[in-house]
Amino acid sequence: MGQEGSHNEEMDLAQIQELCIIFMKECPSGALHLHELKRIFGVQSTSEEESLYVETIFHSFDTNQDNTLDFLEYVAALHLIFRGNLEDRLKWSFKMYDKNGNGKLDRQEVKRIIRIIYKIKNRTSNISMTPSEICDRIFELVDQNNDGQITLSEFMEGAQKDEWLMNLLKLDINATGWVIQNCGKLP
Ligand SMILES: [Ca+2]
Ligand SMILES: [Ca+2]
Ligand SMILES: [Ca+2]
Repeated sequence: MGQEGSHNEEMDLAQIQELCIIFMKECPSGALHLHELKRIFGVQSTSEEESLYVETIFHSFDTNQDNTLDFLEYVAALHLIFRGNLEDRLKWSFKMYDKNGNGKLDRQEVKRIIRIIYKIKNRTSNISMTPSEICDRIFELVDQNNDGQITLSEFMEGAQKDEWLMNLLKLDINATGWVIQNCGKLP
């Protein structure tokens, strides 16, 4: 699966290296906590949606679930967010959606993420559908056997079907631009 058109959105290695240097500076202990990741991502504590989003990202990368990101988890995270191929990114988004980690998505899990994206996106562009409508549409398109649950394979296949769906499912809210924009603001 190639992604020829999206190279301008990718960070180059130098920028990733820079984020690694920030990690070492910000947390000499070698374990990154949620509030530190928020600072690196430039998330203001007043922005509830962005906080929730980064929190979800944080937990999806905390592979050993000890509530901190060690250096390897952090680097894996950066590579996936900024340089991962489509398939890896979709698998990762699925993990973000799947809050209880049972390998299937129900409506509540989907709606939870959609609400967050909706609030973040709605600031810059007008979305004509409500989160509930978006969620219904996703299930209509993706839940092939109509059992009210989306499996990973339904998710992966569904995403390829149309662009609107792909953008929602791969959680493309331009995290790259966000980080680049905020990176320079660190004290
Ligand atoms: Ca960890
Ligand atoms: Ca689930
Ligand atoms: Ca299904």
